[in-house]
Amino acid sequence: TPSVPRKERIKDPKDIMRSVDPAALYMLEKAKDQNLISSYDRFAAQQPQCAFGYEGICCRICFQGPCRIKPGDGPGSKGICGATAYTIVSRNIARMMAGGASAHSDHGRHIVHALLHAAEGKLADFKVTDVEKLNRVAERIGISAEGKTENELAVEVSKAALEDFGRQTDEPCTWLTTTITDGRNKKFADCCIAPTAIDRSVVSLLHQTHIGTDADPVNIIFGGLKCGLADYVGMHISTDLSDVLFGTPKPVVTEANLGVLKEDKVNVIVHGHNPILSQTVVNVAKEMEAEAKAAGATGIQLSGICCTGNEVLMRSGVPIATNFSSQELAIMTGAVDVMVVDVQCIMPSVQAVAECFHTKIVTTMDISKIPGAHHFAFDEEHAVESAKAVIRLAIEGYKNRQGMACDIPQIKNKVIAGFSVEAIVELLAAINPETPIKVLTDAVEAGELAGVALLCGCNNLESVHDNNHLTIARELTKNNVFVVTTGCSAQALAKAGMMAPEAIEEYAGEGLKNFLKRLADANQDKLTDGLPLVFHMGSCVDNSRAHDLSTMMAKQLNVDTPKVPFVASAPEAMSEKAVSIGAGAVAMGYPTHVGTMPPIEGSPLVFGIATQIASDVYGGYFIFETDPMVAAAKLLASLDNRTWKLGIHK
Ligand code: XCC
Repeated sequence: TPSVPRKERIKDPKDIMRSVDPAALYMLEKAKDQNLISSYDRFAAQQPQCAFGYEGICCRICFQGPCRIKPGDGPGSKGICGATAYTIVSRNIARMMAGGASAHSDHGRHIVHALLHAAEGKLADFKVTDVEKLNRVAERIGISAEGKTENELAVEVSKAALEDFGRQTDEPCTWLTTTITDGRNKKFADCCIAPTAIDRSVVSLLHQTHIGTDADPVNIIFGGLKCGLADYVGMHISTDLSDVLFGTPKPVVTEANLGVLKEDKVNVIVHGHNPILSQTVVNVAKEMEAEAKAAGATGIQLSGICCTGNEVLMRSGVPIATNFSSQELAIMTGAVDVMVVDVQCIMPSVQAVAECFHTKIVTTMDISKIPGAHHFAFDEEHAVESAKAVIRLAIEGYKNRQGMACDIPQIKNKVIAGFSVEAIVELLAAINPETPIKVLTDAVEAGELAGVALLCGCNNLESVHDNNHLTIARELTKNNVFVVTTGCSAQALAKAGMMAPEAIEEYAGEGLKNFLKRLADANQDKLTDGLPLVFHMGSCVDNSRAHDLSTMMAKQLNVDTPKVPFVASAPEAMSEKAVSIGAGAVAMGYPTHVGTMPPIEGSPLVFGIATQIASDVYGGYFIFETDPMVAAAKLLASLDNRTWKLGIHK
């Protein structure tokens, strides 16, 4: 159980320290002076939050309710239909998994359609960029490239991906079976949780959790795990085919935090998740520098928030402005000319803040509009034209901004990012070209590294903004854990300077220091700026890259993934996507820490399924721990346990 009891987690809003990011704190002071309201104020205004909802025992599945149940006996201890706490909690959390899987996979479907239509010659602005990746994906899923043009191959691969969305027969998804160990394939088949199709898993789970269908919490959670694996399939398809369309990331050098905004440039922030539009904006911006200069600016400054930011950071070195919780604060600098958003994690409040400045919010997707914002329907057939229109709007914004004050905190840090699995393998191959992954597993077997950890997921103001990410990363690296990271976690670490080479000296334990030094020395010719302390693997869908890394380690160690010294942590999880990612991670066999409480404490049984029974069945389990120091200790203990079981004595 979490070391901090529920009651002690509730603080007086006045005592809440709001962020450890100095740029965010600077902007929060300014917001206070100017009476600007942000999510930080709204979080405080919501305290104390409803305990029924917080613990997952508020049922809103039918509208006889809401049923808020009280533990104990008597009629009030169950919902009107008779649903007990374990049924209500498991249904609620499973529905979050369905929501998360829907978001990731719908994003994936968009990418598949773009690749398919580009390969069919219907989209002039997109093409197969990474032919090698296309060939590797095709080979992995059993499609021969022989005698086919790259477009013909891309059409076949795209159609195979679409099958994983809509298959009506009972074979498991191709993107699942071909990317995991034999042991996991057998386990998922034995437990009947291998998804046959993404859409079907989501629909089945919504059906399963309808009033009066499933009341069995174990069965409901297993349905949720199937959706968690469907989410994995959607993420993996997104990553693979985004790489095919836009290129597989390689190391890039850039910067992070609000100091990347420039008063004398046209500032365009890309925000959301889908790289189709944002990558086009990035490509087009280069051609439009002259137009910006003609308007009096010194150029165009692109930067990113959330995962669309991570996508263009990984492939094009676009700097990070900030992460989820502080998105409104970027606008409060007064320097943002346009914030162009696509889907997911965009607070509707950005429009209200933008209205206090000259900033224009541009929505681009038909399922994601904000009243008052500009909507440019982004259409792949006219992608370049749409991207140019967005940048022209920003240039207009720059002109309107003249004479208005900007207040940009001059805080930013150097970032070395771009670590796809391919990029990591290439680094390792400089030491062992035959079996690159052995360099990593050897370091674990020798006790030089304590293991590998994935830090991922969101911000959640239930914790101090970015604090859990930074504390856990510092503790893990001090104890020689090789840290890979994605999502807003990666952005927190980047903003704080943990992706700069100097951070190695400051934070890494001796073993990690030696390991990274060997890696840097062997790659001196390629790395002009050295290596970071923690390795940025990309956006939330790119958690699939981390899964691939653990699967490669499992194969090299000749064990199944639950035996690999690999842990995952979402220190400040918030979204439904985080719940589905977590479910998939547990099914894959990882000890999976969550640093902000999901709504499951209302049922000790469901809590036990997540933290203990999951481990008996899948080898992976949840660690719910809100204190980041204790969480780091628990993650280290999990790694220790795994290395000990592998017979590694340190
Ligand atoms: Fe960040 Fe991906 Fe979370 Fe959204 S969900 S807050 S990690 S941007 Ni992925």
